[in-house]
Amino acid sequence: MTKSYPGVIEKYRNYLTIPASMPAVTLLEGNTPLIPIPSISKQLGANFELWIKFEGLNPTGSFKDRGMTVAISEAAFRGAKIAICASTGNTAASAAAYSARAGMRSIVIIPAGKVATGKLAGAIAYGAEVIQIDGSFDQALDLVVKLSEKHPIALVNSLNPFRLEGQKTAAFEICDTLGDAPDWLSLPVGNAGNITAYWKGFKQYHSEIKTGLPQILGVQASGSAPLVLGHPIDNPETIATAIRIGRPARGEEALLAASESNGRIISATDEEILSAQRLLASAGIWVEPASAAGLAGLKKQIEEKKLDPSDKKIVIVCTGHGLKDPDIVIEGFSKTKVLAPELNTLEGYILNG
Ligand code: AN7
Repeated sequence: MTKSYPGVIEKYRNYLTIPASMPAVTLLEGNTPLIPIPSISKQLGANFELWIKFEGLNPTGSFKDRGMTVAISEAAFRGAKIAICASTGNTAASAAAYSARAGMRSIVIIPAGKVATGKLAGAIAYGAEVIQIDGSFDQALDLVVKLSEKHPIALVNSLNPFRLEGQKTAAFEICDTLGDAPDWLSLPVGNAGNITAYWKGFKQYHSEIKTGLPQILGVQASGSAPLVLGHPIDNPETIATAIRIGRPARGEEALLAASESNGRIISATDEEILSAQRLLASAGIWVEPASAAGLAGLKKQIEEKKLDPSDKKIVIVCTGHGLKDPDIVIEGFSKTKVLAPELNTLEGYILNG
């Protein structure tokens, strides 16, 4: 008898703080591959083991699904009919998909013109009511918090503690696969829910099943790096629109995750992020720009000799799939040629360049 994978709630139910009889609204999220990537560790010039936790392979193409299955399950369990979120895009698509699954209405509020095509299309396809505001993610988040306080509408941003319960399962999976925690975990930081959830998960496994603890490297984009600068930013900018966030809701907890783990939060420029995106693609892993921030930050730390990777086990979390933001590649990477449909023209082009 084969037993199929049940999604993160049933897989890890005993480790999650959730209502005991809560049924799971699931798309069988989680169980994402931890892909060894020796070609990149070699390029970084040291002898260490490097893996990508490829969260872009979740059902809606990002890590948000781990948290959303729990947040929507809990909202549906207590009878909520409407879910709402602010989003830079991935939360919107995920909330829309899980709300559809639960038969709930979903309302997503996004910064106009700053959401990548694949995310906006996803939210629309899954049936969300998409509202664009002429403002930032941070303003959208303020508004949805107020709306959810005034009306019986479930807030499914990562301020919702059930989101973190789901997202911490990624830390469990990494430990389950490696047999222990890695030495370092590097990941992008936007609203700071994910870094908080990983640290929560690693600490829980550490106390319950005695795995080790990783050092955490959180990476923000230079134009949107409130946790590095030490103050909120009113007009955050970055090509990595997923993490274009100036007032991270869980910023304090992110700083704690970094300090408690003896890690740190740093920033990478847009150029460094795009170069890391290309490096990952050259190894067969296409991620959206924000998702390359973890590698960009790690590379920088190694080059600046602030992190010695020798003989270490390092995991980089790639949070969203490259298909989320195709425009960035089509506009930025290379021009595609249009040729006449003739054999000798093609031969000339292919053989002579
Ligand atoms: C690909 O979708 O905030 O630090 O509204 O889409 O937990 O916010 C997305 C964030 C990293 C940062 N990588 O995670 C949203 C949103 C990708 C992301 C982050 C996001 P957090």
